[in-house]
Amino acid sequence: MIYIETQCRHLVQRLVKVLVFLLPFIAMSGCQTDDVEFEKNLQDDSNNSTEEITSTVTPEKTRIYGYSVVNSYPHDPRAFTQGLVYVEGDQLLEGTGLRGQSTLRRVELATGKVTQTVELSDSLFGEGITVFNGKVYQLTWQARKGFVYDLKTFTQLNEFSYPMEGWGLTNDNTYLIISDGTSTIRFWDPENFKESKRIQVHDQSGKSIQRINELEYVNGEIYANIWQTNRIARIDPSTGLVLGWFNLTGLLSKAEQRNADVLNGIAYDLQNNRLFVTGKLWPKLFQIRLNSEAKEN
Ligand SMILES: [Ca+2]
Repeated sequence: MIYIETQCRHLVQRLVKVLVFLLPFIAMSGCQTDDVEFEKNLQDDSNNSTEEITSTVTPEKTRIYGYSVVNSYPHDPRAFTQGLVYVEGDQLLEGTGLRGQSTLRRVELATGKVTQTVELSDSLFGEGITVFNGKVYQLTWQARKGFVYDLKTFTQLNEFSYPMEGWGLTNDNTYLIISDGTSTIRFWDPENFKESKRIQVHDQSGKSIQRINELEYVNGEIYANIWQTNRIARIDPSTGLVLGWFNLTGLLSKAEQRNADVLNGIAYDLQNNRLFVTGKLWPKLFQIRLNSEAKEN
């Protein structure tokens, strides 16, 4: 009898353990795939991170905003987009990556037609670009080498080096603003490339946000693609705090997603308040409007 009671107790204990193990999965099964992946990525990054963020903000939920599509345009599906900038006359400048395929290119917004190109050396993997004071700046991924070109002619004017990986690039009219795939964003003097300051990107709970990729400075905030997610972070440039998330899931149809890589590339037309996004090997580029209505994360 004692033996049977012991066995029953063990069986009940095992069942409880299995239920406890399964509960988070049952709870997650109703969530959107992108959100689950996103949270998983954040969790992984948080576990791997050696950085500690001291936040003075009371932990609270970060807001998530949606979007609506205003226009869609053709985009070169062979362009592995790593940098995107709007320039006047309805043109975009695009920096593309992959060794042997990296370029700086000028593209007509309406048609997606490439009208001017600089090909990088086969050993280089092109990354972020920005336009500052009549010049185009372009980073490369691991070669620690960047280039400066004349905005009109694309003639190379200068080369510069830096001590980390190069990912995203933008500017605030004073500094070049650089990401390196971690949570760090650096601010450089555009003349001598000396670092002026840096911020660590983190959310309201103080959690470090890694994989900061393509950047765009928009109305006093830094917008950033988070690598391998459909999300853009709105970042406070003075503190690194994520002010909100834009969830851009659903821009491409299932058929269009087949050969496409991740969302990457944000460009802003300040004069006409238009925001453009695309992705690596995406067949389309979108003008989107970001919703002011938000839900809590
Ligand atoms: Ca950009």
